[in-house]
Amino acid sequence: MRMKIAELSLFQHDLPVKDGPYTMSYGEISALDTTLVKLVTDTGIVGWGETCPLGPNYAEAHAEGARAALGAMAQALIGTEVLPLAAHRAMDGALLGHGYAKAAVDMAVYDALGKSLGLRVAELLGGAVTELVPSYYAIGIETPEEAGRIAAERRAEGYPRVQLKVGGRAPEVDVASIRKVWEAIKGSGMRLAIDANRGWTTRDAIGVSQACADIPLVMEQPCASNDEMRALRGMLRHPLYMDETSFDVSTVIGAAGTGMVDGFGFKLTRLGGLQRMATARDICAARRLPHSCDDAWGGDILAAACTHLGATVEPSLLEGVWIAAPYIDGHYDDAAGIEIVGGHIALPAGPGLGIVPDEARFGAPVLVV
Ligand code: 0XW
Ligand code: MG
Repeated sequence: MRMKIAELSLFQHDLPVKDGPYTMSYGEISALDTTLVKLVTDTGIVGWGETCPLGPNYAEAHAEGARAALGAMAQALIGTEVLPLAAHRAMDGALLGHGYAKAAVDMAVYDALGKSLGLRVAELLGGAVTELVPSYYAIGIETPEEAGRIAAERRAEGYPRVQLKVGGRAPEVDVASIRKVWEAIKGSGMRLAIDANRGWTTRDAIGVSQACADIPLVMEQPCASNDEMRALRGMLRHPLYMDETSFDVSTVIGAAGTGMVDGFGFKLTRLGGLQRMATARDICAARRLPHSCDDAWGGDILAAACTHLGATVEPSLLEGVWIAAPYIDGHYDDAAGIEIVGGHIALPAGPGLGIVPDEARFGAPVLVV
């Protein structure tokens, strides 16, 4: 049955970092401010979406900006068909850019559509190839000993991959950390990525790559700009992955088409939602480029959305689905909340995203249209 969007509500919710802070090259995060979108269709179906910038300086996104952008687009969405492209066209007509805010509506549309059809979002995205999606663990900026200890723990838990945060300190300390982590995981089949989150100069990236030439790892987003990333081509001893500077699908086309990088760390909200992320997935499949399906943070709704998309990626190209669940106490949905067990995430069984949030946890909506 064709459905239209009848009502949109926005909720603000705090997500303190469990056992925090979470550390990266540019600083620490102790609490996140997430925004939930509740969409009600003219047939009474409810769909949920979420967007949760990792503070104001991880990407060109911030929590209040997300709510302002959603407020600016809400009226244009009322009466729009509950179909991903219809929603994107309505939003693009109301506001240029702001893909990270549009992503929350895109998710809610997929959720409502799936719930109305009795299909999971993974099916709407082309079909799941697995019910158990591999995750990976991100080790923050730690002493080399502590980083090695955490890597050994994650190895014992069954994680197929670990990402080590680097940058923001002397590169020699990062090299020592990389060596400790490699010692802890080598021989297990676990894969290693190092992620400077834009924090290195090209000099640092080339120097660390040379110093670790004997260690099989991928280097994620070492530098801040795509000009610097391009300058690294041919200078590294390791594959180069793009994360923060894959701003949108257009950038992904350029990077994939010119062989600028060897893979991507994709963020669902940065690319503009599931519809856009599925396009990026297909571009990567065409060029055999591995990638992750993450978001920078977020609760059960974002975790479910990333897991559904991740389940549709050809397994040999999936670097994993990172979710923030290990850093969050409790769930939006006590029965079906998303968890990582043994380094993997079970694809939710219910229709849509498979999550039915307990709305009372979010308090009164900050906007209803
Ligand atoms: C490991 N992540 C996916 C989670 C953090 O929020 C950022 C990040 C990344 O940059 O890869
Ligand atoms: Mg990254």
